[in-house]
Amino acid sequence: MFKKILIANRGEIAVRILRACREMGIATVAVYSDVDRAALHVRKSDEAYPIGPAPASESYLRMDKILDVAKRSGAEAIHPGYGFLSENAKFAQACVDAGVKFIGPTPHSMNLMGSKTSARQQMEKAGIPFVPGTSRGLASFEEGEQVAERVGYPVMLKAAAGGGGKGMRLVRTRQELRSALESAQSEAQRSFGDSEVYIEKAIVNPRHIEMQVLADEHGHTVWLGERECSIQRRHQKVLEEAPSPIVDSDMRRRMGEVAVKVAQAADYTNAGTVEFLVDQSKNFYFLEMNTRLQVEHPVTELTTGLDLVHLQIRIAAGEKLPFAQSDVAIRGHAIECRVYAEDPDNNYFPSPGKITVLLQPSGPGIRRDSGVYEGWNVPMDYDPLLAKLIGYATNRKQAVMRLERALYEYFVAGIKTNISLFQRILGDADFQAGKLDTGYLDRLLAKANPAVSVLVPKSEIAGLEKIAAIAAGMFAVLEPVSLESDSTANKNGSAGANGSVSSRWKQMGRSETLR
Ligand code: MV4
Repeated sequence: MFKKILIANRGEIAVRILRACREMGIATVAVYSDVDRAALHVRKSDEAYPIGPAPASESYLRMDKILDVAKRSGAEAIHPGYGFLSENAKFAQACVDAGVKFIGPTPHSMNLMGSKTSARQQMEKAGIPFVPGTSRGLASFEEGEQVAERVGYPVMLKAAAGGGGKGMRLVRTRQELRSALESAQSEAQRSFGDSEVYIEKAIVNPRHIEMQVLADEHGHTVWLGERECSIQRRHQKVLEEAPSPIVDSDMRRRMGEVAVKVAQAADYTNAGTVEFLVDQSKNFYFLEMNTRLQVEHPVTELTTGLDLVHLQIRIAAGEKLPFAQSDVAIRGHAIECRVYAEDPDNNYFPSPGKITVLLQPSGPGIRRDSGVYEGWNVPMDYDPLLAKLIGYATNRKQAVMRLERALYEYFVAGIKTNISLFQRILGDADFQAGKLDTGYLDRLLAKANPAVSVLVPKSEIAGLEKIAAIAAGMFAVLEPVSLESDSTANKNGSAGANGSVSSRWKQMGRSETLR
């Protein structure tokens, strides 16, 4: 087993990986850019090394600097987390060349799955269902026209080197095809340096459901259950859950078996995720494979009882999977909120700055993977993910209630957050009924916000925030409140003499939704 691991990442995922290492008795090496000098992951690591200025291109993406730290620190392995270099086959290869174990798949598997068309060709060979269309880039407009006639409009044009919706075009009629193809190819060339564009039948209002897979280096591959990831905004996941409200045990087994076949076709090792589009009739189609640990891995950990980072490290150290597929059981329900430093009143633009007050939820069934602390200055240089708040309970309804309670406990002052968005989603009838698809959040945001029932002039909101911050600050130093006073407060619905805990949470929750 490794004695020392370098975590080539930052924020909540770096803290998450550090924790797994500490539990396994493995020493940790953190790397940090200038603006992350006082970051939580630096504070929690055994050793920490500066790797350059704030821009990721000069720090967290600098393979040479990271490998140099691995060498100087004596780290035998590198965990890349997600984002940054986590799916960079050149970096994975550079680790191999440097004799440092990359905790993830091989460069070969990454390359196979990195191009959408090469992935589709692999699936074709393995007889895996993918959306009807071409598995290679279109050679001509005429070919596109023929395929579109065969599969039927609407069709989707996609860049082979693309991802996350970049370079994608929905084409509803034959008349639109030529101009759409030309613009998709030129955008693909500009964005990815590769103009290859393929065509698929468009799945109308699909769900995005993904299957976690895990493979050791001895030929054992298992699936660990699915995650419903349809609640997205501009191709960014906002809230994820496991299991999916529409997947029953038979569908789960069928999706899991396809996902295992995809992993095996790619000679995959370590943790990976197979993404599917699911249509309204519950037909599922291979979309792509993510060759990294995902942000939303905690909902799988909570519903399987497995620690995916422990397992990644053990697999990378050459161990066999310590369980078989028949040992995998999905129990309970977990829902994850991605808490971002974003301004809900300004189109969810990033809201960097100093966190002046931070009250974070806890209690039964609440997991919080946080990368920040009170006093931390959220930099503008990176994805503004502050933390992931995960609620776990016996069933979905209870998980929703638990998460709603936790969100009322959450109080952040000094920066804006998207916490109020989760209160809207969890309180929404369609969400509660599990009526989700990739257009769900756009539809919800297009509706008026019922939470802003009191029309408070924007000018007064700032004053309210100051009051809330002072109240929160006072709350933070309050002595523990006796339960009796709490029940008294509950009876008359107002804060008791000593400001009972539950009514104050509610007050904060209300002021939170007023934003
Ligand atoms: C699709 C699709 C409908 N039909 N492909 C968007 C990003 C990339 N991961 C694939 N995406 C889609 N591909 C066909 N044939 C709809 C989407 C899509 C989507 C997929 C997953 C999650 C969110 C999405 C948001 C908009 C569109």
